Amino acid sequence: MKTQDYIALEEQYGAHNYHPLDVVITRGDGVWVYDVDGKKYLDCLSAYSAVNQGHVHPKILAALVEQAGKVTLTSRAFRNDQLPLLYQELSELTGYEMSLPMNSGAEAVETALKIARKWAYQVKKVPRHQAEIITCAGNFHGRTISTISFSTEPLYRDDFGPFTPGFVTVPYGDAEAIAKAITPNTAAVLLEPIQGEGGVIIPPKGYLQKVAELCKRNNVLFIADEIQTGLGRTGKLFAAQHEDVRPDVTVIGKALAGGFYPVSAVLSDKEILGLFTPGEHGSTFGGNPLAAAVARAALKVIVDENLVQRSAEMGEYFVEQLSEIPSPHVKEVRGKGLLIGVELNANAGGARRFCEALQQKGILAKETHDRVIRFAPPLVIDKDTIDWALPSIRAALNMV
Ligand code: IF1
Repeated sequence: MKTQDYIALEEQYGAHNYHPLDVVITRGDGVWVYDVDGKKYLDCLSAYSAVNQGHVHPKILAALVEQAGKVTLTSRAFRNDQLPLLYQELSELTGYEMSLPMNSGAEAVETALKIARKWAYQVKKVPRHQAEIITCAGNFHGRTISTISFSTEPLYRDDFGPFTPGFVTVPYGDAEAIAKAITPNTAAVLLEPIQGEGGVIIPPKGYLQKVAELCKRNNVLFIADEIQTGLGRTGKLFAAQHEDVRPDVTVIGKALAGGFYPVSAVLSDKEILGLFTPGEHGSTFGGNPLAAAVARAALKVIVDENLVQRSAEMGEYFVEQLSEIPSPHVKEVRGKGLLIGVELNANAGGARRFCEALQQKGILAKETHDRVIRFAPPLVIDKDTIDWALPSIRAALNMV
């Protein structure tokens, strides 16, 4: 079968909840992916930062295969020999005392929202069911009814009401707006340290510090969604560390399992995660031995291959080189580590056509919010590969 044959099947039998590029990938290896027609592409999306370690990393693959041959799912009605080790290794790596494993990022965000509300009622003594959580315009925290309830993107929410109450939205990057939105019933502030889907929006310097101080002063939990920005993507283990901020709760996912398996987790300390009592929360697959074994291997790769530092160095080089490309279409190049956005002018005709041009040149990138091309290759990318890509990116950014 050829590309068009696969596309025809997908169009006929699949719900059209995406509008993907017409590339049918059959194999991945490091920063490269290959389509069914044998074409090779540089992956500049990394499955939205889930493949930070590179496609089909051999060490994570080996861990997956080994564990899959032993036991894959026990349910949490019983214990297994991988989850305790993941708990310990996550705590040692991140400095948080405890974690709660889930599957998708949205599930982990929902878990964080639940424990923030429980903390408000049990610890802060907010009247039950009156907890408020402050979120930021331009956010992306998932596709569940609650997470889209505080989305400001009509496409993600318009036909899916009624919405979950208890959320207050303020402009992103404006600490004063958060200060004004805090009430005695505020349980938490939830935000992304850098807004990925919002268009790689980097907040003003000091913003995260101010939010952390506001939360501390007002007895409000600071919840950082690091599902996309975490685990090395921005040149630090967590993006909040660019401002030396340690949120009360950090949510991770995506690269936590290197793209092999859906694994997410909520990281926090005992005073917060210790509030969960048996049976209150969970999921069938959350914390299963296969997920835990894969996540352990994925974290080990990040540490052993020094991917955080690599992201910082390669990202700085990539941004520097992209910034030097003359183009009538580019408004701004911005990024932290290997989370990079090239914002186009309003009259550039939208980012999609540039992504299609890049595809023809063997580079896969994804537009976000129509005007930003996101470049987020696996963190294992090297300088030679960036140099290989630059002429094609230059040509695409100069198309008429
Ligand atoms: C799609 C966006 C990115 C996330 C942050 C939570 C989640 C995500 C910061 C939920 C997931 C994915 C979802 C995927 C596309 C992609 C995405 F375009 F949707 F917004 F990356 F920017 N917090 N982001 O980025 O995690 O439940 O998906 O595991 O839904 O199309 P998930």
